[in-house]
Amino acid sequence: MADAAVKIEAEQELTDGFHLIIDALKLNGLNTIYGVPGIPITDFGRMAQASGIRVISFRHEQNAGYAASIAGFLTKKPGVCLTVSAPGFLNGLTALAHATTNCFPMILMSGSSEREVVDLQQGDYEEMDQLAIAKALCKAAFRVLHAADIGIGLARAIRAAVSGRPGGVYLDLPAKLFGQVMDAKAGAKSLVKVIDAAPAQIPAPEAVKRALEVLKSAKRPLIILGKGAAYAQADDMIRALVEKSGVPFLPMSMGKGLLPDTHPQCAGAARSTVLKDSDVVMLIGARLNWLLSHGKGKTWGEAPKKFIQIDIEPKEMDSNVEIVAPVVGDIGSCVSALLAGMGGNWPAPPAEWPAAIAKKREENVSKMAPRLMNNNSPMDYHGALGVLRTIVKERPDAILVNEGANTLDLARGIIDMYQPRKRLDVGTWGIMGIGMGYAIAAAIETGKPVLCVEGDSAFGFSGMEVETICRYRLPVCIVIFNNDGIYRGTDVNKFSSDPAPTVFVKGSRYDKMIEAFGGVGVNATSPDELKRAVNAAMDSGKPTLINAVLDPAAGSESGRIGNLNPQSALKKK
Ligand SMILES: Cc1ncc(C[n+]2csc(CCOP(=O)(O)OP(=O)(O)O)c2C)c(N)n1
Ligand SMILES: [Mg+2]
Repeated sequence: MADAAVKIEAEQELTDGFHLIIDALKLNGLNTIYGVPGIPITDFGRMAQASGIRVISFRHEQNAGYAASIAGFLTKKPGVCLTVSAPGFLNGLTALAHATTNCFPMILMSGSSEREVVDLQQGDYEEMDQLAIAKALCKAAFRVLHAADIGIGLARAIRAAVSGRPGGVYLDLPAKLFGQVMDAKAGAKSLVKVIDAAPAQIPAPEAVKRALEVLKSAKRPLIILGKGAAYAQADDMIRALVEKSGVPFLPMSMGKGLLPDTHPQCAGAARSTVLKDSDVVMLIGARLNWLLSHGKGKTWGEAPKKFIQIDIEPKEMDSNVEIVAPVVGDIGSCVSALLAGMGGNWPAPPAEWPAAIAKKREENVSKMAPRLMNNNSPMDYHGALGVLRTIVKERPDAILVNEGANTLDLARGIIDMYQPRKRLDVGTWGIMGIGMGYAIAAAIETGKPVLCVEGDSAFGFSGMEVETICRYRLPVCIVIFNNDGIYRGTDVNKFSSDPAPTVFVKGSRYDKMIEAFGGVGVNATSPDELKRAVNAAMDSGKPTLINAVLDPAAGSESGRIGNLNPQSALKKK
């Protein structure tokens, strides 16, 4: 009897890998895990849930990974994705690479098989050298072999994910680690609470001065706000900088809403004019990649340009064109230093410039207005988006998730945003498949209603997660712009009985899919019907899927980026 009591007491003083990982996550405020269970992490998920961590179980790791990546963007803490070995790991890897490319902090934690067997390639269950494969696709990759190193391992992963330019981190957790036992006190001591995970990076005073001199010299200045600016959560300071400078601003897709798209200085509806005619461009958390035509060529016009760039990553400077005033630091610190340096009487740009932009903007807006009010059935993009535009205006704190080709490009231009970090979309890669993962994480992380505007093709990449949305009863309303295919539903294969590569089953009823899981399905054939259905969904907060029937001929090839399709000289003969 006495012996048994001693034994129990001794056991109580032990801990294991399972619990140390959970304790380390919680100690660092990482309270949500997005993943898919299986060997060797099934019990870990159960234990994490029992400990109060929210465990959101998906149908496919890629969607869990996208959820984690956008959780990182929304919270500035690494989003955590948990996968099983080899195939689960690979399914999560696309999202890890996506997080890195988009500068979102994320940690992919994956179980892995026995090192001794994997390294001798003896054919273990789900054998794969995961660490080696992950390395090329993320910012940092670590493996923890000893329970005593779990604390340090997670600390390293957190710091790597959020400090400097954020990105994806891989953390390899071999099956044996979970069951490793150690003294509970020593275990608790081994955990690390990361202090100041993303330290401020203060820009050099000379760099700030140089930038302000260039900006002041401008006759036609422009500020471009990227998703880095949105990530920074320096919203008030960015707004103050824009307003104090009087400089027109252009938001990139996920920078929309930092200042409302209806702000008098917003040049969103005069994009081509401002890119062509500006003489000084200040980039804030925006890169001169393909989305900005690399800062050169036809889009940017003939007039010589000077670029000021604010970015946390020094290597970003001169990546595509010369940056005459690089300001390296975190965006909050940089904008704050610029504001301080501007002093009390910063001169507004010459009045002709904002006047020219306002004229162009009004022309473009009034050209568009009647198209947005049409009530055609089947719908075209403008009729459907006109309705959604009003709904977002009336519900500015809802989160808009958007993917597709025409569905993306037209929604981006038409739907005004009013608050920061409310528009989540395909990002740097123009990736299809982020939809349901983003919607789930947005609902979980913010508690706000989510409106997903999805091309029918785009939706297909993550469509099975409507079950997840129903299971967790999330306030998500999915609108599918169903034009029977990719770009259009009208392609015909003249050479065999197979359908053309870009078309789907005609007249598909995606609304039936959600009904299978107890959600609300609606088939909407006109803008009026669409409006009623979306408003009902947003009011009720019930998982809803609306099949919006679009004219199959309404879209254009590749939406707005058809020019990127390769052309052969031969084809033109
Ligand atoms: C992962 C991935 N695979 C494929 C593509 C190529 N792609 C670009 S847009 C698109 C789908 C466009 O169709 P849809 O979502 O129906 O939008 P629509 O233009 O018809 O409104 C595809 C497959 C991609 N961007 N990402
Ligand atoms: Mg389509």
